[in-house]
Amino acid sequence: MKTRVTELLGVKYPIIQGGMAWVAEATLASAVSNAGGVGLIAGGNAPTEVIRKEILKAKELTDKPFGVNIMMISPYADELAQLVCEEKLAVVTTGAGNPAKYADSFKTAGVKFIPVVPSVALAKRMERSGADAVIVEGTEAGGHIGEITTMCLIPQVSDAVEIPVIGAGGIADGRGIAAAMMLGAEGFQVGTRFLAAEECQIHQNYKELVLKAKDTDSAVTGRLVGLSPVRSVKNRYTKKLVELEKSGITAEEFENLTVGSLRKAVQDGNLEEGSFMAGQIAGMIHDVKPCKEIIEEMFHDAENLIKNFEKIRGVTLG
Ligand code: TUI
Repeated sequence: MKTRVTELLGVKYPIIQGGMAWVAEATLASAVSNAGGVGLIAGGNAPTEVIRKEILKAKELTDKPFGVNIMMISPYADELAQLVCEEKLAVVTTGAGNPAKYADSFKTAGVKFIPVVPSVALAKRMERSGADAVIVEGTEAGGHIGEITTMCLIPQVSDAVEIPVIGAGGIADGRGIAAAMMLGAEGFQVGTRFLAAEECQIHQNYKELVLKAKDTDSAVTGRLVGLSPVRSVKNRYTKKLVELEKSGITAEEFENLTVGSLRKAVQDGNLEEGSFMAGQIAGMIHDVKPCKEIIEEMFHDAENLIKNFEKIRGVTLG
């Protein structure tokens, strides 16, 4: 499949791995890149030196393009932006804020700049700032989320900008790719599916939660206290947070309870105090496979579905 995104990034498949904080490190990122997609190392809240090491490790593991995701609310965001330019990475994605101030340095360093946006307004602003493409992430996604669904966001952003649109949120198989293409996407960001990749280094408890999850097993926390909403797999911890939110806890008290909870999920598999971030599509994921198989199957199925739509769906067109 060739689109403006494969051309822009010089890759075989128009797929970018989500920049999942604590999860997306060099092993996962290089596996995605070696499979023909674009792997990402997540900056999260990690100090710059930690990410520099991951970049060097990924450079050992792949000679294909990969990138870094910068979370704008990280205290190290400015330093990371500089690091990405120094290391002349192929691509940078950003999340959880407006990265316009970095656009010129990315351009000068030749780093493709692809911000994640949750709305048409921000997509237009990013295009004016010089973004090479935008990732439009629907509220189905895991982690820190916007309000609009992928189904509604992709076509509205596609109508509003000229740069390529990369769809995200709820895409985990060939059907999701085909559907997002119909809505206007020329590329796809996939996060949750890669939680169940063989090369993904998260705790086994995390993988099992994703594999066991049903459609209704995700919870959104933080919204009631006025913080940015976060989607995770329901567990005792999210139940406790939801109860506290309803009881009128302050945003500050709530935030104190969530510090470190993602690390506890990813590294310790702590089912009591861990925040196991994942998207709504976790309910559809039932097996652990290598990144290469995940990606090849997705694009094989998407192309087959599009080419043989009438036969596969039993529809007669025209
Ligand atoms: O960033 C994400 N997903 C994330 S970040 C993360 S770590 C975290 N942990 C706890 C609390 C908060 C974060 C886990 N998952 N996705 C991309 C994304 N970006 N979704 C929504 C946005 C976004 C929101 C507002 C992007 C820009 C934005 O700009 C507002 C403005 O105008 O400044």
